[in-house]
Amino acid sequence: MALDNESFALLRATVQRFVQERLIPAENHLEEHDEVPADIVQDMKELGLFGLTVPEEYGGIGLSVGQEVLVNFELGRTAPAFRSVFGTNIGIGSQGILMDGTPEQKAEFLPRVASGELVMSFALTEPDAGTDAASLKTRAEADGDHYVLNGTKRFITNAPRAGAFTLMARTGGAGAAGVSAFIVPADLPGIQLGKKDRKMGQRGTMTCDVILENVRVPASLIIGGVPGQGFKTAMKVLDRGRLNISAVSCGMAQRVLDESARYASERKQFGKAIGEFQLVQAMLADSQAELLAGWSLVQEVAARFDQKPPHASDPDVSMRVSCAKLFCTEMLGRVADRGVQVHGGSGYINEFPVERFYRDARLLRLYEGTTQVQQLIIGRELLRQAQA
Ligand code: COS
Repeated sequence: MALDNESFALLRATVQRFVQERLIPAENHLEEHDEVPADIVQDMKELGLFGLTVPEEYGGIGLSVGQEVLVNFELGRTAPAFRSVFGTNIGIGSQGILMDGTPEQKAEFLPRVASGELVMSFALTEPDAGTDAASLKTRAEADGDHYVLNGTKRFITNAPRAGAFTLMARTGGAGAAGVSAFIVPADLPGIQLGKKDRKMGQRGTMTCDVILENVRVPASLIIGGVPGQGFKTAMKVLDRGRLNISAVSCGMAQRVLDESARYASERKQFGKAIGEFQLVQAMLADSQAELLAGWSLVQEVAARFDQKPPHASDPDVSMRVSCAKLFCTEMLGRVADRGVQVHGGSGYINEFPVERFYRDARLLRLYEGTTQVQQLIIGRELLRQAQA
């Protein structure tokens, strides 16, 4: 699955322009009002951003992973809250249906996802199940041709905007094998949203608890129709998600570096631009080298992702995705930190973009699996390969 080269070049240029002309100028509004303006959301729908990864047969644009990371690099150049309006929709929110859903589930949900009519969120994390996702406690008890769901999901991105959730709940015994993935329409009786989380950064994104009390979900909404497969679906979805987070990290690092190089060329001290001092150049150079390394890694892993059979999992590719997530998000942390340093005291002041990027960047090392989870996945897979 991929868009033809010519159409993709056009799409990429359009996204570049959209970021430059519409999103970057709206960053201050986002920061002040903690919301993405409705006219920007409408523009995103018209550009097809809600359907980037949905195949053409369901009304989407059908990007390959290699193309998706390029678009995400462009979107990374502005506040991540803009991408979060549709990012979970085309990513972890709906990919489970695309990867493992029945033909009926795909036909019912994907066209509405692609048009932006239906926003989907991903609900895995719980108060007591973060990194140890397989220990999740939300119960789904069979009752005739329905399941009754009870539990709490935590930090759910876009929950207030969501029309449906890809939600993992326990239908069987302990551990990963007891977990099923459900498509849960957000308007079912018994679903309540917690108050909006107040976060360190990423203003304009919406996250909150999703509380389920005796929510009756038709058994036909188990993704793939077979219980006990939900943990694997969630992990497959996260593989693609983590690679896209890596691409966003590179885009964000590029923006911070651009802002820093511009500032260094304009700001004068000791009678000349601070960029002429080698200690400042060293910071810029380290950031450029690390950014290039991370971005090359993302593209290499994306190519492997596209080469494997569609929607199949491959532990070696998963391991490489974790390398990208680990390296790129940590790289962004260092680049953002140097960006503030190059700006001196101004870097700590709200009116300079690097101050915001520094706070926004912190989340990327946490969500969709912490740096430590990526290390664990890499370490385990290397041992498995050594023993094989
Ligand atoms: N693709 C497909 N299947 C996968 C997979 C992947 N990437 N990763 C694991 N699985 C399968 C395993 O093969 C195993 O199946 P079998 O029992 O049939 O062999 C099953 O899933 C359980 O895997 P594992 O034993 O590795 O599970 P663990 O409980 O040890 O968990 C970690 C592994 C810690 C890696 C996992 O829980 C994780 O990624 N945690 C972080 C969660 C996260 O990212 N949260 C962010 C929330 S979304 S913002």
